[in-house]
Amino acid sequence: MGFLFTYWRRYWKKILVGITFLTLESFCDLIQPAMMSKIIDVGVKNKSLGYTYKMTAIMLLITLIGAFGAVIRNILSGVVSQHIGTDIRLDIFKKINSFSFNQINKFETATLITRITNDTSQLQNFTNGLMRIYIKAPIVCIGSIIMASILNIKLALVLAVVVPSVVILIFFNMKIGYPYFVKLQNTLDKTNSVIREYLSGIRVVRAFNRFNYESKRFKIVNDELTGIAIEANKIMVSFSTAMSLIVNLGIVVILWVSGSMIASGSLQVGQLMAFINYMLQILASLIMISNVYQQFIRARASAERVNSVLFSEDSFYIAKSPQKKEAITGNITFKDVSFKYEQMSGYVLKNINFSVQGSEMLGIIGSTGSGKSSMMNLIPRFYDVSDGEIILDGISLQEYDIDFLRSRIAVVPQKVQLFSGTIEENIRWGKGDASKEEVIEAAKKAQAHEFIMSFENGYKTLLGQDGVNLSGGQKQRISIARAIIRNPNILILDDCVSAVDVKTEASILDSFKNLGENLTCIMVTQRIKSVRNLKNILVLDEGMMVGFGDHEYLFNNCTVYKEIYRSQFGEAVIK
Ligand code: DGT
Ligand code: MG
Repeated sequence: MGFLFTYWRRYWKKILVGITFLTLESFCDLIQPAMMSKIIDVGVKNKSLGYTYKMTAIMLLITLIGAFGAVIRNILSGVVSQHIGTDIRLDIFKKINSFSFNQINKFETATLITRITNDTSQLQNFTNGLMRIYIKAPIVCIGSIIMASILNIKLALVLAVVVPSVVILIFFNMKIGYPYFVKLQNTLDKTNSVIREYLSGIRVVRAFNRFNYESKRFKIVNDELTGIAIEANKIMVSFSTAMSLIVNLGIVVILWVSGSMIASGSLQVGQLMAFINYMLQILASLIMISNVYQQFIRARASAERVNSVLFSEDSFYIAKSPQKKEAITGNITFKDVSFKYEQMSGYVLKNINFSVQGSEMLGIIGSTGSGKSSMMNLIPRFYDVSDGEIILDGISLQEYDIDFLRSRIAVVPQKVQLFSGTIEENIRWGKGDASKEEVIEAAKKAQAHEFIMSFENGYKTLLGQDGVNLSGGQKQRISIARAIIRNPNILILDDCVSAVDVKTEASILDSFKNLGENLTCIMVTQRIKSVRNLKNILVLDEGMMVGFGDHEYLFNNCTVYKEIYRSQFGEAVIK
């Protein structure tokens, strides 16, 4: 939990003031039973009204001071814990943003959400508790033991038995309870993950009528969560009951013993009352400490989980002197490139060698799963190559400033991802300061302008999350416009026209030809038709490059290409 200190340190002044007021409040609580015993034993016993009034007034004043202390520490603890929660959330968010794709794969989305919400709240609550009650409990506990011993040292012997017994109970409670609370937090994670998957796939679930299956899956994790929560609470409850029992037995013993003491005059009634009062305060603070421990365990489990995000090491290579260039021509060379996903054994790409000159268009064709998308992910360095090197304009990709590199590349991913907001905002996403004209221009090139204008609100049409209110082909075209508007030097189109009709596809491909001078365009596809007019076509098969050249050449020399051709056109020859 060490990293929490860095956050606490930021607010150390407020924390110190809060704790000071907390201590003040605790002392006020401690003095009260002693004063009450004086009122009874002196004021009431001697029927001295003046003394009683005076002492009552002082007690009232102390209560007011205590209440004042309580208000201040509550305000401060609220402010500080909220700030710390905000800081931690922001830091996790920033860290996730800096993650490489490998790391994103490592942490599931659902656990990241739990970490940023629930886990951070646990840390926030812990900080709040720390400033509000956690420090008060030991002060009151030790203070009460001292005050009770001052009142009557013989009776205090009972405390010498009761307090250690309770402390032992708390110790075992902690030992037995800890694994349950860790499990509780992990199960909560699983539950979130099931709900997330269900909600994001709710349409498919309905389409396949899999509701029963999904609800069974949810029931399993939900029951597990309930089971563990009940177990954990059972343990906490049985221990706190045992603690109460021990303290109450102690009180019985004290009442028993005190009878003869009062008769012999060595103990006053007021003193006895105060003593029992202190004992109850001791019990209350011990129970508080064991609750604090429960909170502490949860916070510790949460802290570990937050910690592993905040301080996760990334193997992502960062150049010592990152390069930026005035202009990129877009010459890309793959030199013996092999690639495998972390934690996977097999290579997805094997010994890829090819070169494409700037301002050219490269087509990549291959059957599904042949590694096309994986290869495209290497160019913006979403993943780093496992072996070999990719060279852009004479410099290895890894030596470029990563932000610069990505600013020169635009990707139209295979799976379209749009954001809630207007169509215009979604296109402008590619270039924050783009003018309205640029937006329209990009949309026109992507053959999206027409259908956008057919909407009642045109470019101001609101998209739902993931663009649910658009068709697949419409989404693809917005996604293309978003990439074009960036004015990139390298444009990667990953199977991005799979959902548009043939005629529109032809128009889009046509407009790609006029995108500008310094643009290297890489087009991934499964359709021969989309690439057959290109000078450079790369054929990928099971991660290996099995052909490179134009249509003529490949048709005559590459069996895989020919196979693909046959599967799409039969024996017919297309021109
Ligand atoms: P497509 O889009 O169906 O035409 O297929 P490609 O050619 O784009 O294939 P690709 O690169 O998505 O997948 C190649 C292999 O890599 C395939 O066996 C699945 C695996 N793969 C793809 N993405 C990931 C990933 O994010 N993590 C892991 N572990 N494996 C992946
Ligand atoms: Mg793909």
